[in-house]
Amino acid sequence: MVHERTQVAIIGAGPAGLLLGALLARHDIDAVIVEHRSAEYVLARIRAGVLEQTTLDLLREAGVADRCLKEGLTHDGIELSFDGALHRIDFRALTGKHVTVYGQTEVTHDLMQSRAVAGLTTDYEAEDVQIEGFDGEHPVVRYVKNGVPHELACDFIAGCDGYHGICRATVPRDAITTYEKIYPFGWLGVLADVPPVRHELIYANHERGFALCSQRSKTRSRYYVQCSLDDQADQWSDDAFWDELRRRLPVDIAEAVTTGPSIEKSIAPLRSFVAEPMRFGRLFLAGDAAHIVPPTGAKGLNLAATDAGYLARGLAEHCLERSSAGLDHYSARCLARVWKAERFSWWFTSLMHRFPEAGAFGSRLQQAELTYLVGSRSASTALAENYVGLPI
Ligand code: RFL
Ligand code: PHB
Repeated sequence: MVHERTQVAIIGAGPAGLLLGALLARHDIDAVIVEHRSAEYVLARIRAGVLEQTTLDLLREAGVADRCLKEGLTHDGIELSFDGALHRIDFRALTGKHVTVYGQTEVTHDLMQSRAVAGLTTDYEAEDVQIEGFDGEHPVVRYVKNGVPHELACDFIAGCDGYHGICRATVPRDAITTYEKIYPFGWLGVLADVPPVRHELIYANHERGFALCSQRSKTRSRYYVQCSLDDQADQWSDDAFWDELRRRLPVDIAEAVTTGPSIEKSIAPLRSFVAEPMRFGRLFLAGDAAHIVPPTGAKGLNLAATDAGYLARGLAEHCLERSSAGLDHYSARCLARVWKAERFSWWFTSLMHRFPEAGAFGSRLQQAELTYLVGSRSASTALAENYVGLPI
């Protein structure tokens, strides 16, 4: 048995856990990250691509923003496609703000790299991770690494282990309330080394279903089409994907799409989920462990980052200033922001997708709302200010 001790045990090396670790290191607070996958596995997951300014500010505070500032693409707006035409929402004109296109893979890579350079401990490939004693003064994390049992004593546990993690699942059922909505479709995503069809992202509402033209760089594109939950990614050939994507775009845009072999192809289900509260004694949930949004608003990674920011500040106040105010307000502060992002992501998802049960009436309502949205400065501003990120 290996006995260790740290101030903060962080479960999960996704963006929430890694960013929290980096922010705590800035305050000289000792933290160990326990992750059940390998670093390579974590880096191979293709997920989010759009960062709010608030997320960039937190990366800067953590000392890991250099590459993102250099290589990230500044986007001043998005385009909405419906009725065979594109309509631009100009973020800069409407809000004075922009977003940065920089993949979650790159954010994760930068955070892992800075952790390795600073010599901070991350225990990858930890098996049978369990947490105990967070309702008292002396929480403990137990896990097995290379067949050897570990016992990590700590002051606090940060549950950053995603939607399927063990932290939320360990909380007694009567201490937690969950809210959930499952959408009757998924997103089929393809990553390909081809130049993006447009400089900015296109969100398309089409009678065949939603489509999204996104990107990771000037030479790498990320495209999505709404698909059935019964579909399997490997049953979609690359040709079938490109054909379906093009059908859902205005003709001139469809003709401009550069196709190529997919480097990754996967299906993600869409879900809205919130667990309340986000604190249980000395256990704090952060990121997907506490909440999930459908990806339409690009909010999942950004929420994970703001949770990590609030938690780092609360822990720093506690450890350095002996004030528990930040930790006491952590859950309420996060949830206030989370529910606004839940509302926006649900609304944007509802507006852009085909819902089997909505019928022709539902489609006509969507068209009316989209026409209103692009024709009204105040409606466009409401979309823009949510997309670029509400103030914290
Ligand atoms: P993560 O990224 O899921 O990381 C959790 C980490 O915890 C580990 N883990 C454990 N470790 C130890 N013990 C256990 N028992 C453990 N169980 C799990 C996992 O291996 C993992 O490394 O959560 P985090 O850090 O909260 O970050 C959240 C973001 O990853 C997530 O919100 C976004 O990626 C969501 N999301 C998207 N968000 C966007 O903003 N824009 C997008 O375009 C977007 N696309 C996506 C997405 C999520 C997807 N998922 C979940 C399948 C596309 C997909 C496919
Ligand atoms: C992505 O690039 O993966 C992406 C971008 C915007 C979204 C969702 C996904 O709303």
